[in-house]
Amino acid sequence: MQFIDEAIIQVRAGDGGDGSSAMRREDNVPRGGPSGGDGGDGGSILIVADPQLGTLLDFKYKRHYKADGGEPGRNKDQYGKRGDDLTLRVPVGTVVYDDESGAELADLLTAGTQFTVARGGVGGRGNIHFKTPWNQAPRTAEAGTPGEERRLRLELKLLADVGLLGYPNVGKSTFISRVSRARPKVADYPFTTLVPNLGVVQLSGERDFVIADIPGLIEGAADGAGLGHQFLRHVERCRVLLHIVEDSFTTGDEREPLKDFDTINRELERYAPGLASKPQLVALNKLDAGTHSASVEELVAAFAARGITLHPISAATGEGIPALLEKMWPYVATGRNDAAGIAPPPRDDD
Ligand SMILES: Nc1nc2c(ncn2[C@@H]2O[C@H](COP(=O)(O)OP(=O)(O)OP(=O)(O)O)[C@@H](O)[C@H]2O)c(=O)[nH]1
Ligand SMILES: [Mg+2]
Repeated sequence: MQFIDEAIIQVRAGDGGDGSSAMRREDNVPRGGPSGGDGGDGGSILIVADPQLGTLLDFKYKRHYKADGGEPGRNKDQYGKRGDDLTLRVPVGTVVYDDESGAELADLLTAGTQFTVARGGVGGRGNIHFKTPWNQAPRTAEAGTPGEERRLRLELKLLADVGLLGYPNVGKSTFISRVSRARPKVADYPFTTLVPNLGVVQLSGERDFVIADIPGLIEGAADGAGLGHQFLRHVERCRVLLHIVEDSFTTGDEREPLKDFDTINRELERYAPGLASKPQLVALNKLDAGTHSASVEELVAAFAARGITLHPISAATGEGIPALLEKMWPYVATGRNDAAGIAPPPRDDD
């Protein structure tokens, strides 16, 4: 299925029904009074986070949503029926913005959370409410008020604990296929991965976390080069980033790990400064295939000179991966333990 993580939609809540100004006309009632009932309220538009959904695809095809209006009031004191609310279902992790002001209206982080995005109009009062001692037969009735109308921008930001970063072809998808049951396509050409993929990593002792594989980044991504930086929003909520570099020359790409690492961090910085300062673990992949521009020891030393631990791994054979996953765990667990008020385990860089 197509993965859509952004949509602009127009929503219009229902108008309130008008109040009625009917008069009582019955043969055996000598002087009829006002008998116009109230209009019903218009239906509102709500947005709810549905864990069954994984994309905003539905909103690509249908962009206009309108809730029912309230029915008008009628004679014989009859009130108009309320308009039904319209509930739009979106994936968990969807952020709702008012597209005109840019203001964030809601961040639907947990399943079942709901939010009213457009309020229905209020039904007008019928003339039965306007009878006074000095006016026994008022013709006055109120009109219903219009329902709210808004243009909304929906943005899905996946909820993953760990986000994978790196140039195309470094082996991000191979990595996620090895550590989880996710099976994204793996191939020796750049931009094989076109949409983010999530996988659940299971460690011993009932510890698990979610990892996100996103399309590869290249220099100029912030300006739209390659697939651009549009998928970076999916790692915004991650607790830690796994930055993968490689130097094997297996795909014919002349990679320079430290330079690549800096380039991608510059793109992160340009996209969102907060993202560049997120903790990163750095892995040198394709250890089984050897290195091209420098030896593994030289690369490890070059990163160490910058205060960065480079973790040599092979997504193909699994070498180095169990230890790396254990390194990730404290970062993943930290946020959770903070919430529970438990002291976090020590980190790699402490
Ligand atoms: N020898 C070796 N090859 C690997 C390893 N990991 C990945 N590859 C190969 O590298 C190529 C690219 O792997 P992918 O997993 O598709 O790379 P990616 O980073 O997801 O690439 P994009 O989706 O294009 O960004 C494929 O031909 C893989 O088989 C590894 O550890 N060793
Ligand atoms: Mg890939």
